[in-house]
Amino acid sequence: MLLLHLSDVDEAGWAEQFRQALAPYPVVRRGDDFDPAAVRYIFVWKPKPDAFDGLTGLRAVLSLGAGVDALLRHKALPEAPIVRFVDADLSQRMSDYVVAHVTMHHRLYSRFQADQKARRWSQLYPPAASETTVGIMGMGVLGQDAVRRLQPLGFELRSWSRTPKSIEGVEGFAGDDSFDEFLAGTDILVNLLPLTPETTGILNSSTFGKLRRDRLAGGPVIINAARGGHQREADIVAALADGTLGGASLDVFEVEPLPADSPLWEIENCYITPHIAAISNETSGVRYFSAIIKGHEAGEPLINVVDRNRGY
Ligand code: NDP
Ligand code: OXD
Repeated sequence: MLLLHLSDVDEAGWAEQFRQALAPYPVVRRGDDFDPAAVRYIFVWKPKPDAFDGLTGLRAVLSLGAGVDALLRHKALPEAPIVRFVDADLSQRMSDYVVAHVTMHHRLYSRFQADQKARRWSQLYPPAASETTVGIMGMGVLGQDAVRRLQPLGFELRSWSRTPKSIEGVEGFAGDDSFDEFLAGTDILVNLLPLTPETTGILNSSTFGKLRRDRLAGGPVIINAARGGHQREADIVAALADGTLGGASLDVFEVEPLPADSPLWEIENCYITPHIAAISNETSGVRYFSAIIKGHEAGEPLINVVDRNRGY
């Protein structure tokens, strides 16, 4: 039996599609009449404290999200393996966001918007893409997809990950010891890291101060599409005010929804979106997880299993 336990998304819609894909395999939702001990898979997003109560026969926890930081903090998370969402559609959507914001900042959007508002004709040529380095933190599924989409646009690319990566056309940096060197050549810093104890608060004043300053007029830029816990918002506000940063694009926040009194709302060169960089698509999600359930029931190993020790 598959149990759906989804908050803030259309659980009924997902359930209907799972029923069609898995029939005659039983699919239930919270509130339905079922025996918790018969549940072999639970599909979750933002599970409530009692989500796993009584699920003594669980074989896997399936995460609607690609990021599992919140799930790993669940107080009653069972021992069963966690399978996270890895999907071409999700990656495409994330890369759409990354490409849009990288190109916007590269072409000095904030500067020319301000000029337009002031009716000011002031010529300033942005550097070529080939003179601009995008540094991507996190070279997993999403980081590698972003690289594939940015490469044809001509940007210089560098990456930072926990373990070394060898990707053609990308200068790879790995581990804490190489972080400063990675930052020193980065004009546009894109965060696609998972949120773990090691990466919490990584977007802070010290990091911003190490980015390359002489390429983009206005200063280096950060783009955070991963998790709000990666950023120190007070540091971003200060860095945008004193010119340490020339701009920021933020899709995620320390507190979501972003409180109405956050100073970030008012900052012209801070581009805010409400955690919409990428969404797990129902059709491809049902296809992905149904194949996993069917395969696992037939004796195949699970894929994309979270390493609890690493935290992602
Ligand atoms: P992956 O697990 O595939 O990749 C994670 C990458 O981060 C890996 O390259 C890993 O290194 C690197 N990494 C992890 N810890 C460290 C560290 N301490 N130092 C340096 N590098 C580190 O994740 P995805 O690409 O699938 O997703 C990334 C994140 O994006 C998710 O965790 C989620 O938080 C976020 N996300 C946000 C969405 C949104 O709508 N805003 C939508 C979907 C995801 P290594 O390769 O060496 O293991
Ligand atoms: C995810 C998200 O982790 O949407 O998939 O944030």
